Amino acid sequence: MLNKTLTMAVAIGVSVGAGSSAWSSALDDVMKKRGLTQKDLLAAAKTYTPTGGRDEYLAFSSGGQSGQVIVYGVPSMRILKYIGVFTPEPWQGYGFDDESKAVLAQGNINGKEIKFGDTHHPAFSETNGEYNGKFLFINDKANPRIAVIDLHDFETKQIVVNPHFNNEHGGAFVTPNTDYILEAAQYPAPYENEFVPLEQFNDRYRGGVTYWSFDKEKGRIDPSQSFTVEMPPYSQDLSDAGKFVSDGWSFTNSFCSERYVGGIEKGRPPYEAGCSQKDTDFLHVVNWKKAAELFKAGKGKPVNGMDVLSMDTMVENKAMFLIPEPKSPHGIDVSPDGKYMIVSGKLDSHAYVYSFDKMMTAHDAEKYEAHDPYGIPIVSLKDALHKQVAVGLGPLHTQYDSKPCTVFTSIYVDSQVTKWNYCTGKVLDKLSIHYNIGHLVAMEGDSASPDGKYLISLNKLAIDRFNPVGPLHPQNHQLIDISGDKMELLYDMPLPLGEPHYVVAIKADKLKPAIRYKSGWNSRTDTRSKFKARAGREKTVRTCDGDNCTVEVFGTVIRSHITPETIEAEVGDKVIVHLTNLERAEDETHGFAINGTNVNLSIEPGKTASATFIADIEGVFPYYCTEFCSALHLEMEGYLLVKPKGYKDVEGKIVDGTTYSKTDYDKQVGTNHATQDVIDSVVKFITERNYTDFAPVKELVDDAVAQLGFASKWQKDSEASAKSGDYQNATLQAGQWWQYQVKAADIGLRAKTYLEEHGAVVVK
Ligand code: RUQ
Ligand code: CUA
Repeated sequence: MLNKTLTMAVAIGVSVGAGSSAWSSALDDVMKKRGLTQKDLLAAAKTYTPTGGRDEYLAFSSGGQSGQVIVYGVPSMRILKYIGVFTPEPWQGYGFDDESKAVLAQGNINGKEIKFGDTHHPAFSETNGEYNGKFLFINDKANPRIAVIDLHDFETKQIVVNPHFNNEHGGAFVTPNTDYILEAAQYPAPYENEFVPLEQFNDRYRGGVTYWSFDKEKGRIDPSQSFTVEMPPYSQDLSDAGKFVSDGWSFTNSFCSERYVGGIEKGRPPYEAGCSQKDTDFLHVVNWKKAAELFKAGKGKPVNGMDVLSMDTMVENKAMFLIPEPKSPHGIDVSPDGKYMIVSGKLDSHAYVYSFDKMMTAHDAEKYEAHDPYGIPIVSLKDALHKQVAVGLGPLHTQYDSKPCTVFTSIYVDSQVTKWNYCTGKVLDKLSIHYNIGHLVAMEGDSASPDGKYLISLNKLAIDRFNPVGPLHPQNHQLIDISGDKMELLYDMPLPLGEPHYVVAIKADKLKPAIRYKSGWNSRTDTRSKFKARAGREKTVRTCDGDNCTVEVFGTVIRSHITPETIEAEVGDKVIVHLTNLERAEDETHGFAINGTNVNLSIEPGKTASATFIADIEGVFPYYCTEFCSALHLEMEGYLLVKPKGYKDVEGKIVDGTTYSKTDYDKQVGTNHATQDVIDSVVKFITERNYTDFAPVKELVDDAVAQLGFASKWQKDSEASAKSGDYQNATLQAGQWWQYQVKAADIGLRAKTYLEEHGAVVVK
């Protein structure tokens, strides 16, 4: 047993030397108590990340119907962030501050606020087919929309609503240089917003793919340069863009090419029967570069303000054709070199590997087996197929490994991942997962150079994997080690948000997120806010236009006070509060909330955020900072005073609850001097060492110096008050002086600890 433990200790990197026997018996003990095997321990060692450790990859998961994006680290599977995208997210103030409300409002449909999003497929921006770490896009299936998230601050910047579709699924997929973001329709509907009876389904209902043009300079989608390619009323599904040899082409599959319209209530067989009758459906192959030229040449027709390229125009210009694909296909995944496209049929046990070369040879020679009812030419399966491989029951999606020709396909019905070789057609390995896998993602799996290493299985059902929490179960993401020949299951991560359809994972060091904004920044438009305020320049203005009055506050927040500390309004006033966070220090976010108003701001360092509301009832409304930002966080408070209309202010002045004498003043000053001694010793410790070699410490020192600057200002004020015999103010001012000292000391101690933990050396 001891021997076994030692082997294991080696396996998990415990050095076996003097004193290791205590270690191994402790390890044995834990294993016994928790019923762990050696394999478990190895898996733990591969995923466990000690405090302060970082992950090699960041995964961006669709948050499903939550309308959010979930960010977690791989291999630790620790959740790092929920990004508010299509729905409000209170912690981040998303959908609460005026700035982000404007982003959410871009997603209104027919003037209506949409309160959820069915997010499906996130996609990174790319340069030459490689993830560049700049932007993330994600679609909303239910309300056809695409959102743009800037990875500089992990915030949603834009939402566009598709003007042609009433539903979509095949988005967001990007072209290799992020020129376009693809969004494919799902359930066909008329493009025009009008009633068309189902009897006219074949003639008037349509599918299609929208190519959203992305302005890389501005980091925003430009609808004026975007267009839709009209497609038959087949249910278009997923898409992918070609790369390298196949660059300029895009691929979109479809199901229900039977064009069945159901009617179970009228005694007709349901959709599921009518949509799965034929043995094959259609893969749509589109020359998007040609389509873009046609659009620019004015060959499109505007529908609802955005151009549509008709099927006729596309066919005339040889820019679109079809290929049969296996029954009820699901994923379409282009190989990293752009030469192959893998499609799986949900109702077939095969994955079909298409050769781009072959399909182009047929298309160029106009060797078609037929035309579909809309006149679109069909290249035969035989002329486009490279291989057909039996991978298991219900194959869905495929991810590419770093090793050549190696892929992983999710097998829904069999609850497995199949590893196979698409060049030889050989199945290499199978791994059971729990349960009913949908998508799967390998590290940088959709890029031109996948990293392999890990695979995450996104399972549709969790069933018995976790402690039961009622009929609605968490989702289950399973981490799989794919570095060896055999796949190894490492970890189960429950996700309490569903349904996370797809994930993309990027090397963490490609991301360079900011830790603060430029001062007075509107983070949603990425411009300097018109409403920024500077320290000492805060103001509140009340203006009236007849009976309509507006109170506008240009305030600031910094440890540990909100300026202003009172806001006065009359009943019926419109109140607009703009707050700028003056902090430069990392992670010093302040919040701002007012009772009964839905005012809830999250103001990160540098940010200016605004809240607008009507003070509709008289009363006294405390406001406060919602983030525990310092030892005096609870004192970060103030009052909104809403007076009756025409209220006459009472005579007199505010009487402090406590009065202070010279004794109180002297006592406070004594404390301050003692505190200063502590600060001096910390300063000595830091400055004697090579602290400038440590960027985080330099920042802490800058912050501490700023705090000490404020302290000395208050010291001067208090000494002046004491000199004039005003011990009331002198004592309070000395108290404020001490507050700044405490903040400086707190920061200094953090810097000292950092230096101690990171091996700083004495230099003088
Ligand atoms: S899907 S489980 Cu909405 Cu991408 Cu395939
Ligand atoms: Cu600022 Cu709490």
